[in-house]
Amino acid sequence: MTEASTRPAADWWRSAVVYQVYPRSFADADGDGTGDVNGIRARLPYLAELGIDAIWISPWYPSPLLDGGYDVSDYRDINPEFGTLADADALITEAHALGMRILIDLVPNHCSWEHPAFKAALEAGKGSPERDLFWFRDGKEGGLPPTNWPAAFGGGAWQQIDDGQWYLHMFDISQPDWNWDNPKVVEEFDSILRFWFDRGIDGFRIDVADSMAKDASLPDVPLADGEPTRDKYVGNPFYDQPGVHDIHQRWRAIADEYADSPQGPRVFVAEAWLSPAERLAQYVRPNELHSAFNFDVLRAAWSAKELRQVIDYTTESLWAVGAPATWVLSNHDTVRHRTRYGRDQQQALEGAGVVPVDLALGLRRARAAALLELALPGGAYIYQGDELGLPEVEDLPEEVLDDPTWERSGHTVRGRDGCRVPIPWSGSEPPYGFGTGEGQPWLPQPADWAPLTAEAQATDPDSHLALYKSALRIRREQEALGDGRLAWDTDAPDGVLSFTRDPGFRCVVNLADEPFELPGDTEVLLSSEPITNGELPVDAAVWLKSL
Ligand code: TEU
Repeated sequence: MTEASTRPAADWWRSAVVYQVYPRSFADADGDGTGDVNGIRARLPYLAELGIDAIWISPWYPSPLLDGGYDVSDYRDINPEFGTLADADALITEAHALGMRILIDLVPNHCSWEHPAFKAALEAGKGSPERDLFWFRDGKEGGLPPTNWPAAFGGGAWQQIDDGQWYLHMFDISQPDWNWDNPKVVEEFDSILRFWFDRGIDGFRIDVADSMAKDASLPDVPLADGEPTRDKYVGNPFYDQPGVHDIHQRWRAIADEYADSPQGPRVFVAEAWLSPAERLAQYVRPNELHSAFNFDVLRAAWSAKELRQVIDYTTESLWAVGAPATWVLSNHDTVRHRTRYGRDQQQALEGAGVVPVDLALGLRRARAAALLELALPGGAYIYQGDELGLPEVEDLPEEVLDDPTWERSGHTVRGRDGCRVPIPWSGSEPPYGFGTGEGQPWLPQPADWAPLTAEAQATDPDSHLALYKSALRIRREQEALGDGRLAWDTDAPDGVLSFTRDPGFRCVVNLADEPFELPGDTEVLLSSEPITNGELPVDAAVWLKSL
């Protein structure tokens, strides 16, 4: 493959900019209203021009899509709604030819209730080897489930079936948890990794990488406010159990079998919502996964003090084990950051907000946040549409809500659909070039998105898209912007984040309430807002080069 980056191929993942594609919502080539693999292929030139290093594709496997594809019924094929294996092979080859790597999503904690192994387990009955691939148990006296564990999307984590037994599902009832104590499960996933590595993928994003191992003694969790806690406290029986590390070490050894292939190393990124960062660092020790999403910046308020703390403790704890830092502003599970930053305080990351939002302020801060994210050492993740400055769609009609959270919460939590609205590519009305216009997009797009399309922004030098393109170009050109270190500048007042990266690069973000006078001996490489009289305005960021 061509090496579009100036960085050494073996280390590409340490400072990669990875673009997340949520396939259902990215681009719809066949016009059925749902995105597909050929839609992604058609947009590869756009992504190459944007200047990213790799694409991570959320699950594309056969699935009833009851959790948007995180409910997998076959790990070795492509959802017919999205295309075919041949389409996926072509995508991998074409992306590589354009200098971009492909990461796909591995969902090892659970599958879909349509997976043949789960169907066989239901058929086979109590005590069977088929049931031992999952967590089937008898309930407690009085018709109670085996434990009081809560499911992530609401309600309890056990579902009773006709013969009286219960099965464990930490997420939706349609997502039975695999029993990782069973060697057959372990071997099955070894084989799935090899299946995709052999097809040429460059790595996996590991879904809920902290949850596969369970405490088989099945203790209850403590109550918080009268309800079983959702806290991932140390010792939680289904999160961050020591056994997850055995699995990750095993997978690392499999990836390392491919390390000397011409394509370069195959890598993992862990999704684990774990705090503090020292716990997350355990997942990226040298013999485990290569990197892990750091969600602490995403959770942080728009505050210099808080952001600096997060940057310091995450880099320190990750660097202590030799892993690169990663930076994430948004993903398919969270309210888009333009909307979050448009509120006085960050509201709940999931679901619609009731607090008024100032989207102009949100966009301004999102521009500054992009320059901050892309100047920090390590890898950066861009969620599809963030480069267009898309806001969260918070007024989707109830009847179109699709996230299982909506049903499981008894219609109290709207869920994550608002960040999954199909991408506006071109034109002045829905479907904005997302599809052909025959099938309606699976979620409706707002009527006022015409100015946000990729087409509209492509020719505007002041657009959000133009800022991303410039930032990504400069990031490639500047030797300082790899996986190095940063040093905080001592001449910045409270409320201003200012750091230097050697050689000669400085990033300044003004989160204070007055303009900041920039140092004189520098040249502006890029700024999120115009610089006048040498001053960086409030809620703006700048990249500087020392003269
Ligand atoms: O999410 C894992 C997860 O823990 C989420 O519930 C997360 O805590 C929440 O959305 C944060 O706002 C992963 C996937 O990213 C998500 O889309 C899936 O629904 C989930 O796993 C189950 O596979």
